[in-house]
Order: sequence, then C-alpha cells, then structure tokens
Amino acid sequence: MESLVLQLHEISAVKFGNFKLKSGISSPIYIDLRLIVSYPSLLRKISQTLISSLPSSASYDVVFGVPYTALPVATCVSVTNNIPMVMRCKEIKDYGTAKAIEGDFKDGQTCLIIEDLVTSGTSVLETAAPLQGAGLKVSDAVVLIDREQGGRENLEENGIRLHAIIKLTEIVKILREKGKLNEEMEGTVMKFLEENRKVAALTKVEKPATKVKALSFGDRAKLSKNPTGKKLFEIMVQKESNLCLAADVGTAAELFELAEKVGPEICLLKTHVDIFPDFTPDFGARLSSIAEKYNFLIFEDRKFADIGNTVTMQYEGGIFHILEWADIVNAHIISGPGIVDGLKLKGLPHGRGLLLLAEMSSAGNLAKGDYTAAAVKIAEDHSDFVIGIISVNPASLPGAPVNPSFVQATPGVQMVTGGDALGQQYNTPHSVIHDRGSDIIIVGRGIIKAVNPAEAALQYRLQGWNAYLAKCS
Ligand code: S5P
Repeated sequence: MESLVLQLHEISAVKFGNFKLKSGISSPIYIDLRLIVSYPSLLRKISQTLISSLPSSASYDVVFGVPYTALPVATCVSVTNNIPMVMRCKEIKDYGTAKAIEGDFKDGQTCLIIEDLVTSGTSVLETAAPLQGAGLKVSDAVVLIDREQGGRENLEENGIRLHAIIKLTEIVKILREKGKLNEEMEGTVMKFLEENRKVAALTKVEKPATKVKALSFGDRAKLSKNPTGKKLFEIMVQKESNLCLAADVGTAAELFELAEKVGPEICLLKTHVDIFPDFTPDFGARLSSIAEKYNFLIFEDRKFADIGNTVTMQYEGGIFHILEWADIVNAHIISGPGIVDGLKLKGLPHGRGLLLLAEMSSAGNLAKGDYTAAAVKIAEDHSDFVIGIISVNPASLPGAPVNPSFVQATPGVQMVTGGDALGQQYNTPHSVIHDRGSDIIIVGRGIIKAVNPAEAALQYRLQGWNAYLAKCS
C-alpha cells in the first residue's frame, strides 16, 4: 500500500498546495487519478489491488468502470482477470445501435462497479441505476480511495457494499511518515478533511430544516383550479409516481406496446403524435384505453406556437384531433397570451389542461430572462386552464416559489448528467426533483433505449419519488 501511495504522489496524482475545487472551495489536497493512464505498471498494480481487496468468494459476471477515470482501470481488471466488461455511453445517440449500456450481458447477471474515488456515493448510485435498469444486479462497488464523507453508509442503504482500498486520511499519514509533506501541511490537510466531513454531514441535516418544507402533491391537488391538474396530482399520489415517459418511438404500434409495459410506473405519457407513420383515426381511443387501464394521463407535446385563432384549429382539427384524446397539451408563449386564450376556448369545456414552456433543456435555447418571466405571468393569469410549467430550474424561476397549484415538469433527465449530439442536456432525477425544485421528471431515451424499459422506468420512478419524499420530509 505504501509503495502505491508513494507512486501516486510521485506522478502528482496526489498533490498538496492550494487548489480551487469544482465546488468553488479551496482545498490543500488535490487528487487527479486520470494521470494513471500514462503509467501502465501503476495502472496494473491498482487494478490488481482492487481485485484482491474483494472477498475471495465473490465472483462477478461483468465489470463496469465509471467514466472516464475508472474506465482504463476496469479495462485492465477485465483483461487480466478475464471478466467481460460493460460500458456506458455518455451520449445516447439517436442513430445506429448505441444503447444506454454497451456490451454483451444477460438479464440477472452480476456487475461490479469500479470507481476511482468515493465521496458521498452519489456517483456510484447514479451509475448503479442505469445498470440495474438494463437488468444487471449491482451489489458491490470497489474504489481506490474513500474520502469518508458518507459514501459507505449511503451505498449500504441502497444495497451496495463498498470495498475501498485506502482512506484519504491514511494516504496523508503515509506521505507524512515518508517525509513527503511537512507537519504543518499535514495539520492543514487533516483539518480540511475533518471540516469537510462535518460540512457534508451538516448540510445533510441542516438543509431540510432551513428550507421550507415542500407541500405534498396531495395538498397541491386541492389547490388546483383545473380538473386535469387536480387529477394529475391525485394520480401521482396514488401511483407514487412523478415519472412522465417521453414515448418518442418510431411507430404507433411500438408506442402501444411500450405503454403496456411502462404503464404501471408512470403518471403521464407524453407523445409526439406527428412522428408516427402508422397513425390511424382510432389512435386516441386505443391510447386512452391503455391510459385508463394503468391510470395515467396523456400529454401531447405539440408545442403550439401560433396566434390564438390558428391554434384553435390545430388543436381540434387536422388529422390528429388532439383535443379528443390528449388530457394535456403544451404551448410556447412566443406569440403572446392570445395563444392561451385560443387553446382555452377549445380545451376548457372538455376539462383539458395546458402546460406553458417557460424554459427549455437544449443548449443555447432562448427561453430565459424576460421570456421566462412572461411565461410564468401568463400561467398565473390563466390558472383555470394552465396546470403547470415546463421548466428546467423551477426553484429559480422569476418570482419563485411559483404558485403551488402549478405542476413543474422537467425534460432532459437521465441517470447520469451529460447530453446528446444535438444539444439535449441531461440532469439526474435527484437533481431535478430535489435540488432544482421540479415535480415531474420527463424521461425519453433513458427508458426507451434501455434493454428493459419496464425495469428502467421502475428505477426512474423510484429515484424521482424518493427525491420528492426527501423534499417533503
Ligand atoms: O425543453 C424541452 C422541452 C421538451 S417537452 N426539452 C425536451 O427535451 N422536451 C421533450 O422531452 C422532447 O421533445 C423529448 O420528447 C423529451 C426528451 O427526451 P429525451 O430522450 O432527451 O429524454
């Protein structure tokens, strides 16, 4: 262990000084294990140490390295120990055969997660979820360094055993013994690590106490002035689901099949009806009967954007007759409040609801500042028909907290942050619901491209719902 620590120090993978961390705080210690790719013998040593730290009785069908730092380590473990590997694509592409998890594996196989460093355990948990969603069993994670900031406990609570090679404080002690840092620096680093641990623990305890407790969906159902808005909150409570499936599949036939599989997990199913080449006039009736069977609402993501008079015709007419089957539609406010009046004219007598787009998830979009503020204002002015807002950072909307009778729905959600090749940007369910203050996660490719969409939907539902519960407690 000593020689490993000394080598890490020698290649400057462990440094002492004054470093500004991503979070903005200054740290006297900095760890950058990406450097190990330049030192093959060290890489080999680390991977061997990781494997030998596991119980001898343990065996795994596949290994997975958390990108990017642990990826070469996992490759090394895979090659040396002859254990197949699986990989995650950070960007799920629309084309080709790219899947959320790449590699050959079978449902129910066991997967070992390999990570370089564990702090609170969040990154391991966010990694485990899509693996589990793809049908793999994850019960163990092995890491090189444990920062001792609750990672072990958090993972344990989620059924994952943590195997750590060395604690950060042990690294500091070894380097001090070997004369690589002076007493003063040792004291500074130890103090920093201790305080940091306290900070991490304190934020956990203090956050809910200082924050206003979120109103429950049940209470908010009572506040909604619109029957569909009320019903949506009620369904969320009944099904313990704040998951909306963005069902962007290629055909209506696939949509029906997917809705049958995922129906039990969702409160809302979002369609883009104009992408189906096999649309037939009975589309609405067929989808509505599945919605009734599984108790979810239908949201046609039509993104109306024209003047009031035109949208009345687009809503009701054409070949899709959206008004007949979609409980909820949405609109941009680029044309001004007349669009809401137009849609309301048709929708309200049918008890339908409208979501207004106040923000968008794609990079470089123009829905911000005054535009976003105007969307919130228009929503407030039409709270009999507008049931909520499509937003990315609801807690920071102008005038926030926004009227609690409005539901906040957020697209751009996957188990890991990242994006696609065309500007989509992803945040995790926990970050969207708990940190950004949203209510509903809208998930498309994270579920539909999963090997097992029903299992993936279950995982997203649990993560979304747990984040909501944490916000209310
Ligand atoms: O700002 C937005 C608004 C919406 S409604 N960004 C979005 O991505 N959407 C929709 O959410 C988008 O049309 C797609 O249907 C879904 C996101 O799909 P995913 O595959 O990226 O999860």
